[in-house]
Amino acid sequence: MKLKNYIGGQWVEPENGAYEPVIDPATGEILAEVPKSSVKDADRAIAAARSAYDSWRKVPAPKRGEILFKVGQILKERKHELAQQMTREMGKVYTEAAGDVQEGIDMAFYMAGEGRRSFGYTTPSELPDKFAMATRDSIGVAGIITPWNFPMAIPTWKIFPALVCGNTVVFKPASEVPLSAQALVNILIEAGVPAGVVNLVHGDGPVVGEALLADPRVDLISFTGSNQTGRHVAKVAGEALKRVSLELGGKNAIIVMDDANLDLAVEGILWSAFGTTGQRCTACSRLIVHEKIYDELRDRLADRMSKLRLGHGLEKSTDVGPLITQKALEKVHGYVEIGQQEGAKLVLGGGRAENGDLSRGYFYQPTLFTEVTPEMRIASEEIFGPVLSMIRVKSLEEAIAINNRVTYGLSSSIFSQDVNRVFQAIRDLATGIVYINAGTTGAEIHLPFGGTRGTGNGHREAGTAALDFFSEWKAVYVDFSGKLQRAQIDA
Ligand code: UN1
Repeated sequence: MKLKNYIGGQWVEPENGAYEPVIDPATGEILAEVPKSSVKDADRAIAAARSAYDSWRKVPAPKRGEILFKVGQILKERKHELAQQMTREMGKVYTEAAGDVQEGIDMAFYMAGEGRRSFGYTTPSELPDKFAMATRDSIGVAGIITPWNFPMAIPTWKIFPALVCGNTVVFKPASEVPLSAQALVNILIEAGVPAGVVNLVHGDGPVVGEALLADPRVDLISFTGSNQTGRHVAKVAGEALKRVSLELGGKNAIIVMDDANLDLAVEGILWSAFGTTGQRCTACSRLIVHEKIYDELRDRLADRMSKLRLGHGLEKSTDVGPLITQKALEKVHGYVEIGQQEGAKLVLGGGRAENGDLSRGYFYQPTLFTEVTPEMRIASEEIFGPVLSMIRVKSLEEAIAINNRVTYGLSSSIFSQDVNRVFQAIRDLATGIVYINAGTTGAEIHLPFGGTRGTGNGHREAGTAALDFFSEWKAVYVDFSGKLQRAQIDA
């Protein structure tokens, strides 16, 4: 099956006729072929989004919200089939794929409501007989560039607020997950999004993504992906004075104090470190553990990890699916080798999982390193795989300092039953998201999502923060005095 782009209300082939295969990472099976579009396709999509903008921005926001409400209903009806398809194209286990779709459903209903809210405010004017207010305005064409690890959730976090705020969209999903992208666009069409308002262009970052960054007809860019690509996006889009939102990953830690409920901590760690095979921006890859319970936690964790079952995400018994590509597998293994060279102790895992059917896919054994020190590369760089590093500490202060020393600042967590320690941690953990007695994953869509420092450029996704990114403030003054009142001039 050859997939198509969606431009100006039409499903169209890529102008150059170039495609690449879409592969089930658990089996190596080819699922479809995705266009490797050219700059010409991007150019046509941008033109379509530009020409649809003027009428879309004038559609009353409650009406735009109503369309999103319908999108939410359809997503809900199709949750099961969308999740199955997602598991096939990117490998995450079915329950997590269903959770990924659920985030899209939640975002649709939330943003549908914003169609009737999107509050501005009024404030007293300095002058008599004059009204002063701030309202939200649309911006223009949004370039939306999304990764493969949340094929439904992340596009919806960007496209839905963009639409409710009155912008039009050119959507470039990761080439590994075009089937989810196509399904989402089909649902938007079915729900009544007019032609040209959402356009889908498959293809490579350096071609299609680059065209979105550079083209002056694109007003804003919302990007989730690697730190390295994010820096490039910031540079090119910044040079063109575009509004840019960057979400660039993490090196998230769980702190376990000596007073923690260890049963709960073990479950939280397993879920955050090995859920989605460690391929979440929010995944936990560092464990910062009080010395008094270090050995006990290591043994309990290793025991539970050794029982995790690897397999195809559509099989009910599977706990952990494959990595996304051969390249990802090599990167993860490269870090395991680095960890060994750095002197960390490999307790469990450390290699490709190749038993039976697993040899067909990109499976990697859940891996645990102990005796890791904070300056090691495995404790500072994002691995994006099932590799967990255990660091030993003597105090909460030391744990917090280690949490904060990495360049990323997305998510962090502490397991402790001591209320004083908990509040100290909430104050001092330098991440955009902080969890207490839960792992580092599982952000809800009505709260701001994003991080500090190397995780991005200060913007947040989701919740009302998304409206702040996808709309422009417009200050409005209405003078009904009938005479010229000069502000700031003494009479
Ligand atoms: C991501 O990995 O880029 O908080 C997003 C979570 C999910 C979203 C993760 N709700 O883990």
